Amino acid sequence: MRTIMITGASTGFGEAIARTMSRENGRLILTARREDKLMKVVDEITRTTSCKVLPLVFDVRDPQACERAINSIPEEFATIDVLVNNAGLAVELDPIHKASLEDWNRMIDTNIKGLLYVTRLVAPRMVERKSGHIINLGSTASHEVYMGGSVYCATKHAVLALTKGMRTDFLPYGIKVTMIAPGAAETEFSIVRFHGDKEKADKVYQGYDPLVAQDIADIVEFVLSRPPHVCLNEIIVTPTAQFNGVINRSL
Ligand code: NDP
Ligand code: 8X3
Repeated sequence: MRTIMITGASTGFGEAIARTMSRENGRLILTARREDKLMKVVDEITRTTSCKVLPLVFDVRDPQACERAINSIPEEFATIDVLVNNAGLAVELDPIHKASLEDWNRMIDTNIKGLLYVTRLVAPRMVERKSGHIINLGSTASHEVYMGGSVYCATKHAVLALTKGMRTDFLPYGIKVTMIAPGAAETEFSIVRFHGDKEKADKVYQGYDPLVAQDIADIVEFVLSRPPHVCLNEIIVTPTAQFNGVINRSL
């Protein structure tokens, strides 16, 4: 029975990954900041499966909060077999000469530093056991840069570099590291990016079929179903209508 920890499990990809992986009736550690949303996911999984679920409410940007939360994990959940570093966000679509420093800091602190803080706390026991799997949520933005997206894309380029760095550092310990790089997926992502402006967010997904959270959860399930000698290093997945930063809205 394995233990899977998923950051950012209150909505979107994290929620879908949690629901999908709960089918194996193991143990889940689910984290986010919004306790009400997270508890809805936790309660439903607990009600409908035999999975054991530990919710942890903390902000990945706060290293002390990360430490307190992860150090509070009871022994039953302490052997984390899989860490899914999913918590992340984009804020606005401003060019560099107009963007706000606060927006940049939110993206850098969450997508890069938050991912590092959590990994720094979880990885030592994987190293000790010479076993584990870390899945990082990158993006097509790990490979491309689009107008107004330079800092978000820079954070996702960093996730790619960190994934390769982890793969290298953990090679002696047999720990798998995988990056999943999705293109446009309809979650709360654009609502967060545009500060709750649903109309603006909806426009991002008009005229084509975007990915949905379940598409990413299916990929995580596949990645985690490979035998011990197989490590998927990176999976890039886009809507059929998207390639190289171009979305075809006339299909
Ligand atoms: P959502 O906005 O739906 O989900 C983001 C999750 O991250 C939420 O559960 C949120 O929970 C959590 N989160 C955000 N900031 C923090 C924080 N500071 N501390 C703890 N948790 C946090 O977006 P997605 O599901 O789409 O995004 C998930 C990941 O996938 C992100 O890393 C994103 O960059 C990446 N991605 C998304 C794509 C898309 O098009 N949707 C495409 C490619 C990659 P809460 O607010 O409760 O803390
Ligand atoms: C999220 C998708 O289009 O903003 O990573 O790069 S996009």
